Amino acid sequence: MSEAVSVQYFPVRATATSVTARAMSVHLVNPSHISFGVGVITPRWLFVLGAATPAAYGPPNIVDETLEPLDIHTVNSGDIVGIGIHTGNALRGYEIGTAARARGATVVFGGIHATLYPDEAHELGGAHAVVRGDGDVVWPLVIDHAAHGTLQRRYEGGRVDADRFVPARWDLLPSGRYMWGSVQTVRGCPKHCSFCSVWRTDGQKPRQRSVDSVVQEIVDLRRHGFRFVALADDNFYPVALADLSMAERQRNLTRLEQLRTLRAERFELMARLAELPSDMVFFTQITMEAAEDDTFLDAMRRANIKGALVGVEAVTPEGLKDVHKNFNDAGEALVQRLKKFREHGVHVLGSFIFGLPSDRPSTFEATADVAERAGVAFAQFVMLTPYPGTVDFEAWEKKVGESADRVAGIPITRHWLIPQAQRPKVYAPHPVMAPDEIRARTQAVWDRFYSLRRIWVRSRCTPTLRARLAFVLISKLYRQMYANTGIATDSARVNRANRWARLIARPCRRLFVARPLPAWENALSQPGPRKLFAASGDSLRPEG
Ligand code: B12
Ligand code: SF4
Repeated sequence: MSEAVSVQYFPVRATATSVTARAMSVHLVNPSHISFGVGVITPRWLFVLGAATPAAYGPPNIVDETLEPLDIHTVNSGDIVGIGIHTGNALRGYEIGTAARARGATVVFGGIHATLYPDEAHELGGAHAVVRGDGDVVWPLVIDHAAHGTLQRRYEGGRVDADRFVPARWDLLPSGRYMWGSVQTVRGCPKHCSFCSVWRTDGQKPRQRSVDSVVQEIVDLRRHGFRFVALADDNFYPVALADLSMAERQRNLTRLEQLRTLRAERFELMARLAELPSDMVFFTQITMEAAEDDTFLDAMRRANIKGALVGVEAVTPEGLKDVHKNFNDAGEALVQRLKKFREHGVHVLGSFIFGLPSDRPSTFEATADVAERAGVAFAQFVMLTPYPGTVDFEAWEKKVGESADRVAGIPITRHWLIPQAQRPKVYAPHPVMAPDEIRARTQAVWDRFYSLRRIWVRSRCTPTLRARLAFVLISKLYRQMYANTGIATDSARVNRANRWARLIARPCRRLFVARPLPAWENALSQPGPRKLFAASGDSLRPEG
């Protein structure tokens, strides 16, 4: 047998004998160096792999370190420890893997970073095996092999078709810890932005889940008391009008049909979301192309998709060229596009990147101006970071090559291995600005956008005084969790930000929870608006 095991060749089975199965526990760990006690969004992979864990092994022990650190003493010899890593938390993942292996556990890594650097997880993280790609189908097989002593070094999970995505097991959620549930409706993105790895790892062909399975999970989350749900999609608008015109022009009837089906399914999903209780609130990630389509935005509003992260990235044509995002608008056209979302009742979280080659000192203030004029409710201003798997990363790695600067003995082209506190904030040399200038100017834009006065003005987008106060609290939490920790160089400031975030997180969570409705009738068996509640007799008044 070859070293890598591919999911295509194996039927899914859960054949563990009860003796072996009961003797060991399965742990699933989401690593984090910082724990806030309360989490904003449920890390979906934990609950998907939790569902994929064969029942014979009992419920897995789910550990999300953004809530609290793993107690390594809960891991025993013979247990299986699955660790999911993205680039930002890989180093902490390796610490956990090494410690778990030292306790005699079988260590398996997965997630986007392990997919890109499987050998690293073996060398630095104590991995016995690494799963590349989607874990939905291959995970039961890995556990089975581990239990029977036939574990392989590498498993190729591949890109699982949408009809084989495993729905998350929300009964495994620790109660009272998260603000938002997360349900994925589509994986993959047809675009090709230079800073993003999604189109290369998840693919450019959108894999859209069936409407029924998405709705079923949302119903499940609502039963557990979640009325805020993040649609953890790469791009909720996978078919732009330009894609349809292009297929028409090329007389590519097969493609045209595929695109029309995808689009029709989006509308079907939104129609079904619109039938759910009106107190549900959804948030997603979308390209600004959606502003071209009033019917789509109206459907979003009816579906209670009240917010969307829009990748604005740059406000100048040169900046958009830098990131290969030619489908975005710049300048005044951009302001109008973003306003369109708001006019249709969809609030925008604008995502902007600083440190692009074409950026100049004036770009920072210009960006803040656009964000304000466009009426975005929230904004994040991130500094260009070359993430592995991206076009930017490859170009940068090739350019700096062997002569890459080193920090703590580690080349900056492996920046995720540098201890968190020493990690540089800016990597690629900029033609006209020093790294510290970019960092300081970025921080100043956060300070400006999230000043109390400006937040208060923006909070007018909410209907009541209570909602306005909630908006202020959430804005402050968002800022503390994202801005200071990522940008500040001074560790005292980082610690202060973390303390603040911890303090605000608990009261913030109360604003999001609803009363659990365990008896809520299944929306799939009883379709139709509002009928859904009649059976349970429960009130839907939110708790917070
Ligand atoms: C939703 C989302 C968010 C949300 C919610 C995060 C959360 N708590 O879940 C928010 C908006 C908060 C967010 C923030 C960020 N995100 Co994000 N996010 C996503 C997104 C779109 C979906 C994640 C998701 O839920 N997927 C669904 C689950 C089921 O899929 P999955 O996690 O990939 O897991 C599957 C496999 O990877 C595998 N697997 C995963 N773990 C394990 C473990 C084992 C043992 C095994 C066997 C298998 C396995 O099996 C799973 C099931 O198939 C992804 C893109 C993507 N398509 O994944 C980006 C993505 C993960 N984010 C990314 C980034 C960069 C960020 C930020 C740094 C952005 C920023 N600048 O602030 C922050 C970091 C926050 C943090 N500290 O974690 C990058 C990561 C790139 C990288 N190389 O690490 C991605 C890939 C997007 C991109 N543009 O490239 N993100
Ligand atoms: S940044 Fe957004 S639009 Fe661009 S490739 Fe990634 S997911 Fe797609």
